[in-house]
Amino acid sequence: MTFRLTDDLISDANRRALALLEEDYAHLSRQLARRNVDIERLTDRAMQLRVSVPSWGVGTGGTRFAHFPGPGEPRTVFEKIDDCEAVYRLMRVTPGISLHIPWDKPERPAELRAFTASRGLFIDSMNSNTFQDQQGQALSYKFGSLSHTDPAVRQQAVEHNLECLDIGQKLGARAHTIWIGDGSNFPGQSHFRRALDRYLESLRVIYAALPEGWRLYIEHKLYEPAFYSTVINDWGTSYICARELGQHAYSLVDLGHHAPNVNIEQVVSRLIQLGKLGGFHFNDSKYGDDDLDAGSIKPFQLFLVFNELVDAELEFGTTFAPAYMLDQSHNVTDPLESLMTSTSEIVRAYVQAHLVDREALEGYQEVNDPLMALETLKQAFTTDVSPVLRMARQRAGGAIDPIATYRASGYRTWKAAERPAEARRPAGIV
Ligand code: RM4
Ligand code: MN
Ligand code: MN
Repeated sequence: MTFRLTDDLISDANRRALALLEEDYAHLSRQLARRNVDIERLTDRAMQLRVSVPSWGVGTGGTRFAHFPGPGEPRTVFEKIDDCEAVYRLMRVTPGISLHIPWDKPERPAELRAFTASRGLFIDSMNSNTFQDQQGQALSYKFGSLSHTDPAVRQQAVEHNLECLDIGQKLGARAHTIWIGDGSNFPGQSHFRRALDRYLESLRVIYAALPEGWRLYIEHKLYEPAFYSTVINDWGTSYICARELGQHAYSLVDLGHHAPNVNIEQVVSRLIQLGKLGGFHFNDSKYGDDDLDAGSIKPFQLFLVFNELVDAELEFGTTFAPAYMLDQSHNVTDPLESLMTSTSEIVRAYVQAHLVDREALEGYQEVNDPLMALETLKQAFTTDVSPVLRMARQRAGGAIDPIATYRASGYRTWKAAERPAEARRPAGIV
């Protein structure tokens, strides 16, 4: 028997918090009505958003210096799914899971698929890993994978990606994300043009095997583990590759993969305009690919990104459907708490972006009134929409206060007892 967060447990906690929530909700509803905003429409939006949880995010991550695991870490992919279920039950907007192969390679995909479904969840996307060498692997990725100078290494990396597609199909996934660690540490080490040519050659083989109805996401990153150059260094390169490959290939924006101060919301807007925005890896950062919790460092940036997304959503309707995924490394927090807080911040930014008075904004843009244009955005950003988020969760069967409910449930203590440390393997980004 494993401990699970039951509906009863959640509704008991909610019962005690509901009266105050209703009071706050009614108050905000009156405030918003003065701005001609119907709170119910916002709450519906908050209930409809979907954010996927990374299988590699439920364990404690490490840095290149150390790894400090916490109690009750998941040891198998099934235990990771259990943790994803806990997040889902409390949040209700996270039924999808991104899976990293081979970290979470299932021995029997059909069994994993059934288990995941029994938890009310599904695997929605696959991620390949050719940035590490695995035990027993024939050739090393030390000097690259899909863009390696040696065709045999490229072939091995291609085959790994094909295997991911195969496993993904058995699991019912619909997307595959490729991020490579390929690059160089020293000027002259790598021939920029040839490396990109080799990458594209490999990607064409993978793209040709993409199952019907799937999307391929190309994820760029400017540095790390390569410190001088990377092959897919920026959104322009990923866009060009996606365009070269065809209509099912898209760019994926990981918020931590840009140089400091890059205007990410504008990058997002460009990719939307070019029809190649595939999705996101949400996280936050101060310096580099810090993989901190979404909205923890630059909440205004997160809002501005969603401002672009909502603007496109309102213009293009349901045809505009980027994949929203979390990609974080939780080093000093309980990973489940970080995932819940991050999800909540993403929904917050989304709801706030829906509060932007777009007609007014356009008017200020037309008459070149920068001060009022910014004010219009700020009015939305500074509105505390917490009652909307809480009400949305409550109506969907989730927790009004997910962290408090999670802590009061004793989930972590239960897991610490159920999952003794001996056989533990690091479960997060290592
Ligand atoms: C990379 C990148 C990938 C993620 C790995 C673990 O920096 O963000 O998306 O799969 O880390
Ligand atoms: Mn990522
Ligand atoms: Mn990253």
